[in-house]
Amino acid sequence: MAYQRSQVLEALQDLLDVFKQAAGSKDQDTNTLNQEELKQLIQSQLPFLITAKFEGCFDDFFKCMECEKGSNVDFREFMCLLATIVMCQ
Ligand SMILES: [Ca+2]
Repeated sequence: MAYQRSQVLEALQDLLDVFKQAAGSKDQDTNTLNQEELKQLIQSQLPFLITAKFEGCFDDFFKCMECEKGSNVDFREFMCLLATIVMCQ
């Protein structure tokens, strides 16, 4: 059964594409972002996050994911990070 393309599906596919590209840029694991890949993705796609205003967002994110700052980030966690950022705006 073919799904009809929608704005949400298009957006999710775009996010997945960006994630996969970044996740495979520094190591062979295309399922997670290591810290260097995450940093590079933020610098290229979300540079406004590199301000003091958003420092708390990262703390909220890692607290919400119950993982330590510095651990790898999978796509689900990446989506949670994006949701956290939107809520911080
Ligand atoms: Ca990776």
